[in-house]
Amino acid sequence: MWQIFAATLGYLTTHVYAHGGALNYTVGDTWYAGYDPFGPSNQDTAPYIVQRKWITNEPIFETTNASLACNFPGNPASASIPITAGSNITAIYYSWVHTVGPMIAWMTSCNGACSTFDTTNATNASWFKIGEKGLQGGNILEGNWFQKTFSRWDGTPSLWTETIPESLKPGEYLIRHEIISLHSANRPQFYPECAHLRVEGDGERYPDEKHLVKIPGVWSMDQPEINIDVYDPDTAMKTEYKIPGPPVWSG
Ligand SMILES: [Cu+2]
Repeated sequence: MWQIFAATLGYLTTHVYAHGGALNYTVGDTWYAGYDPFGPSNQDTAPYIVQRKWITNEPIFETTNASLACNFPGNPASASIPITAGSNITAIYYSWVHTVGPMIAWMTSCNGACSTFDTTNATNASWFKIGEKGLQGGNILEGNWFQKTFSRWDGTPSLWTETIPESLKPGEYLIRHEIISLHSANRPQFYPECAHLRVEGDGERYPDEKHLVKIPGVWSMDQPEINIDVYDPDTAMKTEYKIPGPPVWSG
């Protein structure tokens, strides 16, 4: 009974108060400003913002929504993050409170300049995973999801670090951080944000077809890991959750 109560309470509080997204990024000791959906409108022309525009922190519910790529409206950023292939980038979230579901970092080439790259036409981008974090112990309902470890209840920022594959060829790329929250039965929530990267280094590679997907396109309600009821007793007690989509490309 307590467990049911706790789950219900969690559902209510998280839905009334809290959604969120990636707000800033760091590479080494350098900090880069993302777009604040509740910030001033002069952000639209601010020359230092590296993140594509998003104006609401509500989740996206539809796997076919064009805004699934880079949130809504997803306008290009003015600046980009210079990063050497093989180094780490950390996305910083504030007040993240959801606990169940996978987190996936993606990239796509901008096929030239990210400043003119339109992600609302899904055919333009070919996304590949550079890292993903899922269930790291315990069961699906109450286990040790990275998303749970990542959530902070004391106001300190939540940090998510991934590595740019070392052999990736230089160029302009988008990095897309996606949190999928599965605490509503059969109603997955998608929280994507994109930033502009200028990848440097001596890499010469780009992932092959088996690593590349379209967004929207990669997720569907036919996938049992996406269209999931984590409170269903059989599902709740499973100790394995296979993150769907293509394999991670590590370079
Ligand atoms: Cu939320």
